[in-house]
Amino acid sequence: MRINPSDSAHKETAILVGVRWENTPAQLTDEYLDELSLLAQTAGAEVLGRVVQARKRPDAATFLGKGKAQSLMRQAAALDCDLIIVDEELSPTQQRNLQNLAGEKIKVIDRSGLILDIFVRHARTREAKTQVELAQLQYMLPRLSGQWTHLERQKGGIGTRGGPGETQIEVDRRLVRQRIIKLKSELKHLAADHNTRSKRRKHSYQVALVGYTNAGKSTLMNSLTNAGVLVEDQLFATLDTTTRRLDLGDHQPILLSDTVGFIRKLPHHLIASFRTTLAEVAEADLIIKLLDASSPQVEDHLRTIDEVLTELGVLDNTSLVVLNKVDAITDRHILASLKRKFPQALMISARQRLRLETLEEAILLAHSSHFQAVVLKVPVSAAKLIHEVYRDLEVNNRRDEDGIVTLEVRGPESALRAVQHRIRMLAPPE
Ligand SMILES: Nc1nc2c(ncn2[C@@H]2O[C@H](COP(=O)(O)OP(=O)(O)OP(=O)(O)O)[C@@H](O)[C@H]2O)c(=O)[nH]1
Ligand SMILES: [Mg+2]
Repeated sequence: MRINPSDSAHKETAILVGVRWENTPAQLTDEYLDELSLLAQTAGAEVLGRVVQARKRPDAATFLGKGKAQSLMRQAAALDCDLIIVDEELSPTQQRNLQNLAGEKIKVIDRSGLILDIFVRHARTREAKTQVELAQLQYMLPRLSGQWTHLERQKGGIGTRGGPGETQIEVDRRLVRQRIIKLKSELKHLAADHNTRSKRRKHSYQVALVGYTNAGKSTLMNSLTNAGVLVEDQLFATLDTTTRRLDLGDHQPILLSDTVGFIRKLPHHLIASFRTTLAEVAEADLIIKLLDASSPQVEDHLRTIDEVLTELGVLDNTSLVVLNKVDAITDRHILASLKRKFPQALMISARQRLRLETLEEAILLAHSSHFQAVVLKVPVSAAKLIHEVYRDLEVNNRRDEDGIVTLEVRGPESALRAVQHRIRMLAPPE
């Protein structure tokens, strides 16, 4: 176990616990724990050390082997440590058993609990707060036991912030379930608001930035649109979606959205409850997958992005892979290997504003192949159809002659095809 010198008296102190599964290289386990360490620091903890056990599979009762778990608790007690953070999702039983071994002074939390804690800290808007609380309650529900709530009451702090930890200590499962129903209905209302908003945006081409947390999405958003989104060298700085107009010349508006970042093993409840925030991604005409090219985990990150997009049902939508932070790569071999691994990817630096024009060109290209101009001829009697053309497409010119309306329109290929099909259906059989 490595011990870092302590630098602050008030921070909660933590020991990180990882497992090296069979066939996993030691270096990878280390990198995973580096990420867990960043998460812990983002949650305000000071990391005192790490414990890793090699295992074939988790122990059903105590996750680590029982002997290892006991020696871990002794080490933690000797260091006067507040928290044990396990880099996996613990089952409620494993969590309860480890907590029993840890005693009352030390709190055991898992990766999901830690991520949820950061989301609670960073939620600013009503939407984000509602979504986070919902995810947190769903995570806690199977873990609620007399003893656990008793511990929460005593200690508070990381893993118990917000939700029932502070405000509803005495809740039982029934109350939690009622609250979950209420939050879900609030989110439905917010989603309805969102639908109205997105109807208004129908004529626009929507581009969504997605990526691992800290990849530089907000930095890129700011560089392209001057949106002034918060940028921090921190995980999950952004929890809301910001949308701005991207000005790339004279055509239908292009809208760019920056949203919440992803992470390996993002708690399932979070993805589910962040659907309202992620609606911009689900509806996007173009998805930009932004990767931190300077991370050794870049391929893993792309896999994580694709997993979340699969969960949102949009993996097959048009997308671009963009490698960011190329300014931070000094080794030519790494650069060459990235080019081999991601032959289609654009390489940029959002912070240094390097090669942003290549990205803008790629967006314009995707935009122009998405939107097409056609001429429609509709009988003036088909008033309903003409009304829908005006509602759903951009009409640039109209001529009325001999009962036929000639419309010069522009719009997404799919919408144009649908209208053309309906016009054909109107025509009298020959
Ligand atoms: N070297 C380098 N650093 C960058 C670049 N772009 C962003 N960063 C840094 O990366 C960190 C994260 O940037 P953000 O823009 O907040 O990242 P994000 O993807 O929005 O992160 P979350 O909102 O937390 O998910 C900040 O410290 C940025 O200054 C880049 O092109 N090069
Ligand atoms: Mg951000």
